[in-house]
Amino acid sequence: MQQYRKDFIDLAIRYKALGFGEFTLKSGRVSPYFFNAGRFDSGAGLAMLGRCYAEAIAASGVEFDVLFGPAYKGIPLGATTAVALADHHQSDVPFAFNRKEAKDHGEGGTIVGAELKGKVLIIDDVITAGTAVREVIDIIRAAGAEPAGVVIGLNRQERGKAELSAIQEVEQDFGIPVVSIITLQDIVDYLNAGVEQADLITRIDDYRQAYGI
Ligand code: OMP
Repeated sequence: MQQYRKDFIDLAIRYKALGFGEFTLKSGRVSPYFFNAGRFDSGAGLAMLGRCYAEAIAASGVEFDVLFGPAYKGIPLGATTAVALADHHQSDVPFAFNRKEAKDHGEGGTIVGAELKGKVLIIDDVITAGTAVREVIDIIRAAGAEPAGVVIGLNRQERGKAELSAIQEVEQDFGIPVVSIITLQDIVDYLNAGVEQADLITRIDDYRQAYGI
């Protein structure tokens, strides 16, 4: 496993961004684990997080014109990734994010930062059923640009509408790559290497039987 992926798991554990218990997801699925990107709540954590996303982008080779962090959690993710690309990859890319509600004074509108044009790379936390990312693609297209790809922290490896994974459906429907730093399998491997996690692994296995691919 590449170093940046190990760093990401270590960081998620350290900042308690990976929680275990019982969580109702946006899709209505009840999951034994949850990834909360809001827990990366300090300068050092965000800096490290940005480096992990930037490494994943560099490793993927995806080409794009603008980096886009969708509201809300994608905003700091996109910003710290843009900083890391400039600081560590000699790549000063334009960065934009959106507001959830249009502003009717001052500069107005819902897009903040760089103009959305050309190929837009979406930076986000998680894809489960794929609903959120489809809404983001609608925003990009409404602004007259096209998606270049999606970079997420965690691929939950879950079914979409039919047999394919939600991520494969997005890749197929829009003809774009979805790059993830880690997958659920990486988390399970991490837990397997620890002790006294058997009960949690069983609950994750049961969840994967129901919703996994
Ligand atoms: P989908 O729209 O079903 O793909 O869910 C993705 C969104 O759910 C993410 O952008 C998050 O807002 C939220 N989410 C998490 O943040 N972490 C998780 O582990 C799972 C979810 C989720 O609700 O599925």
